Amino acid sequence: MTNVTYSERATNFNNKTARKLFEIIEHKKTNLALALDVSTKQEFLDIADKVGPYICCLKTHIDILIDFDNDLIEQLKKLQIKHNFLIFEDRKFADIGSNTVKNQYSQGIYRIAEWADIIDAHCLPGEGIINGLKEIGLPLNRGLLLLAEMSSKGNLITRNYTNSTIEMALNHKDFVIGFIASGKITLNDNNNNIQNDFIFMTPGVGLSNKEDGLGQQYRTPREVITESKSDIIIVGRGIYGSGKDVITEAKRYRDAGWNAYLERLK
Ligand code: S5P
Repeated sequence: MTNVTYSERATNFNNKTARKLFEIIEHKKTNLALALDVSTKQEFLDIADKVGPYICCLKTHIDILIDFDNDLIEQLKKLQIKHNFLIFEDRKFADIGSNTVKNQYSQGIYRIAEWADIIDAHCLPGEGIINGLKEIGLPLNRGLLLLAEMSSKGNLITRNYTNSTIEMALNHKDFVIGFIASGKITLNDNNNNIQNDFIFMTPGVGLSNKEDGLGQQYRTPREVITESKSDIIIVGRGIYGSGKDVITEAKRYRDAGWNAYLERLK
């Protein structure tokens, strides 16, 4: 089932954010998500505006910004409308669901639930983390990604942990829209239907480097999309790294990601 198009996949989802993401991918012909890990508001908004036309999703680490303010969110929302992309706050929630993550998601200075279409979480604390986030996010039609695998060298995620994460996702298909993983993963290596019912997003993607010296490991868009059958490539420093023209690089990654998808469809 690897030759199903993005638009066909959209029909498998009731979650509005998931459907919207597939719509944008198909409309803009891009499966590229930008990981915009820069530290100033000016640089953040400048790159978001330049790269916006070439991405389906903008991934933030909002707590990296040294001059965060509410105006940044207003500007970001304007860019979202101008360029038509979803916003994914990569907060990687990992605490108890009943109270802590609910407040981390909706309160504090960032008020993530108000502007992030997508968030992600580790399932380490157990299923309560999903229930807690869902109480806030589902009424707002938001979507949650679960970290089923990680790209960093020596990470402690095992096959059993990945399987348990998938099982939790299956219990919450209204809110869990997909996974952060190295590619399309299956439960117990069976060829089951989770492949079409969830979105797979893969970080650790680079066309030039193989690693960053701090544990990050890179694979090419072709390895990730054609071979590992993921849906979306997440690219950060490959696009905005030092000395790079962000528009040229964004187009390069967009083309590489889309061509890898077309090759998989054949
Ligand atoms: O396993 C992971 C999960 C994530 S979400 N490995 C990752 O690198 N990420 C994120 O992807 C990471 O937090 C960063 O924002 C981005 C990769 O950035 P790059 O500059 O290495 O492309």
